[in-house]
Amino acid sequence: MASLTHVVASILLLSTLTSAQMRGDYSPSQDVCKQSDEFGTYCPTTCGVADYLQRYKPDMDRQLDEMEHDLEEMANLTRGAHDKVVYLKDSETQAQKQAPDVYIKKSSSMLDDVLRFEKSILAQEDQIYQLQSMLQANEKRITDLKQMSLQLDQLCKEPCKDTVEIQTVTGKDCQDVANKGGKVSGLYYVKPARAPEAFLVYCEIDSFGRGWTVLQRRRDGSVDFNKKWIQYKEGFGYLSPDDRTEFWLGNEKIHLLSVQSNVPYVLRIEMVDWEGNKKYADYHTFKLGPEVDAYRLTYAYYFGGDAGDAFDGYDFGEDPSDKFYTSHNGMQFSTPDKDNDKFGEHCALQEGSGWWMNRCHAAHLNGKYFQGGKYTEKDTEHGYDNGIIWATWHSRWYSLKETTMKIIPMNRITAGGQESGAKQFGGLGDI
Ligand SMILES: [Ca+2]
Repeated sequence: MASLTHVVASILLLSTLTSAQMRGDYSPSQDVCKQSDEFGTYCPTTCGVADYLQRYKPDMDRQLDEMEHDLEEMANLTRGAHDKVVYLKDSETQAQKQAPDVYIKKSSSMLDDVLRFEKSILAQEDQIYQLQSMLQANEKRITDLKQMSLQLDQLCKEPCKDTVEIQTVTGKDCQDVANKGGKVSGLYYVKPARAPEAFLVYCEIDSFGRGWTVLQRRRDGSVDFNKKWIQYKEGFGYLSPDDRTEFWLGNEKIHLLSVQSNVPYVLRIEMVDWEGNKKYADYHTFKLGPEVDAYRLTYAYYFGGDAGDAFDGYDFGEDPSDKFYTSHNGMQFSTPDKDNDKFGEHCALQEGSGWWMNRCHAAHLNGKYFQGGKYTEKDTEHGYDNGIIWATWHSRWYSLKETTMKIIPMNRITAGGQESGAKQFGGLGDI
């Protein structure tokens, strides 16, 4: 740069000198310089300057040519640089113009793609999480099933067992079962002499080795005894090994049991009232006829007990014929759908039970269960005394709490004596 300034200064000086030269009108080769006073004595004179110029002009011209050449080169160089700058500017502008259109589009498109991928990844992660949860749930289920399978497998290895325990000893009746070694009360299969097949009964076996075959049980009112003929024939309710349920064994079974042997049966009726008192009544040579005789009830005589002989009827004090028309010995069985009674109307339908109806009864152990015992006409559907009645003990408007009807071959009673029979009954309340 310094050299450039120097060159420019030289050019200016030269130009001034040249102008001065051009304004002068002398010719150095022809004219001899003459001093002029205008320049003073100590300053170079016009002639001195001309001499000076003549002496140095050729060098100056040469130097000027060189300088001009240098300048031209510099100008060329500058022009090249300018062209490059313009080119660069144009390129930059072009690049700036192109950037938003192409690169921004490209980058935003890439951003969109990235966002899409991110969303897709998130969705897939969610899906993976759900699948993992499902997998875990399934694994747990499989574990549970395996566990259950193991338990079932374990159960299968154990010998099959009925939920209700049935004793293995069998016989013609419960006394026969006891004779053959049955020692505990419970459920047994018995097959009376003319029975087509064995059937289940509850045997009450006492410490004397006596086996009572139980025909009927009331204890809590859990079973409705308002049933039809076929149900009374076949039996209903539930047998349980621990004497916890109510049932009617069934007229056909009772018939088969009671007529199978030359040894007559004693029917024992045990009763408990709502005060916890217990009484019983025995009937000798108890029998139930076949169905063609409508399961007619017969017995030889009242064999004893402290409950009184209600089967023989009861004088209610309303009519002299009360006792006669409320006795049960020799009566056929009636149900709400079968009227075999001695009444113009239908006792079993009015009372809602099955029983050996006369006109109608003094004993009625299949009657309606009344909690607490006492009841009135208003509590009944037809206004008749339809409770669980034993008229020689409690009023016919008092329904007993528990009853049991059971039979045993007569020889077991005579062998054990009446007293031991009463002692056995004494244990009823302890059940
Ligand atoms: Ca009738």
